[in-house]
Amino acid sequence: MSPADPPGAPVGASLRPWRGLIEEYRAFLPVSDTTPVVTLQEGATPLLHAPRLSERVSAEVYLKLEGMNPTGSFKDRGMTVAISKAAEEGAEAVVCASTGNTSASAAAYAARAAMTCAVLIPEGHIALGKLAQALVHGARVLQVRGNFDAALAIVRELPAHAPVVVVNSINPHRIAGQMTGAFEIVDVLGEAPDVHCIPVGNAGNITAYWRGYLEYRAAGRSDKLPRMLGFQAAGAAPIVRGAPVEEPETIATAIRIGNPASWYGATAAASESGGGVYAVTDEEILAAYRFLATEESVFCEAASAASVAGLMKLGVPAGSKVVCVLTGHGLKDPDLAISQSSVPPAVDADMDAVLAAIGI
Ligand code: AN7
Repeated sequence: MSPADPPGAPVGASLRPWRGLIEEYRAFLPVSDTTPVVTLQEGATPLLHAPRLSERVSAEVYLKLEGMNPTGSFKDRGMTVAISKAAEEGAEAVVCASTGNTSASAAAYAARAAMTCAVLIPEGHIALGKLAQALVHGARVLQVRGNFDAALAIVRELPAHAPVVVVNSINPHRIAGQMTGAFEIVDVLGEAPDVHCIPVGNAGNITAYWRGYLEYRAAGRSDKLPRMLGFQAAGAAPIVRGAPVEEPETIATAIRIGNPASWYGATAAASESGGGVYAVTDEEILAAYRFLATEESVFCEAASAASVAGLMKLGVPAGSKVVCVLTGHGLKDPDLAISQSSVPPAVDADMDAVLAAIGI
């Protein structure tokens, strides 16, 4: 029984079903009573205190576990709104370019809305789990011989040639839905954190979180605003460089993006909040990825670990309240996880052999 339960109430009586983001945050979203709500009950993801990371950086650090969304990434926040609005407009088909997670989410929400979904992914550069998701939800998956930026350039022009709605974050409904991540953080902490760390790829999410914090402050839900720290992979860091990267490269395939669509949104979030956009190397990303798994028991994808890598690299004033967004689940990319570990030894089904091999 929680302290919130009235005396004599059955255990768990204070719980009510979570209705998904659109119903929970309706007043802040571009929907009306006639919008058909397409939801998989996304959102309400854990904000997990990270004791060892907190000790390491001498701050109070929380991890926003976006891998706990229905398709395993933050993309579901934007997709519930984008697909609901597409349904309202009578769309029968949606399309996106993707490094993987957007395609997984679009495929799932489109299936729920009985829409056709086409996805363009960079050939050979998306994590296995994400490809599996797009396929199993029935999307028309095309592997483009080129990178994400080339795929997005085609997707931008598609509506001029075919009756499709683009559900990349150039669709403003995506950004609107992703603001809810900031709302949830403020609802749990009671105010905005001092520092918000987030990976940056196409830069939609940093744009959305900053807008979310601004809207929640305007609504009187928080007195303060966080400093926004965005982190790109060093081999795919156009915003840090100040110029597009023709051939972006990083093991964090989710953020292998050379010309972000929301470039301006990211620089505005950084400068208006007194933060910045910085680069972290693949080695720093992998060190954070392993630290999270072994020290905090959180399995996120490599791109997500960029937020924690950045926090460890830059540091924050002692005692700061910090939120790092872990954007996607580690199971998305089993190949990377296994490549970071040693091959498990095979042993005979024999007690002595097992005891010798365990070495405890
Ligand atoms: C796990 O799926 O761009 O800066 O096409 O999957 O809002 O782009 C994914 C991006 C961070 C970067 N973490 O967010 C796509 C795609 C994960 C991601 C990002 C992505 P944005």
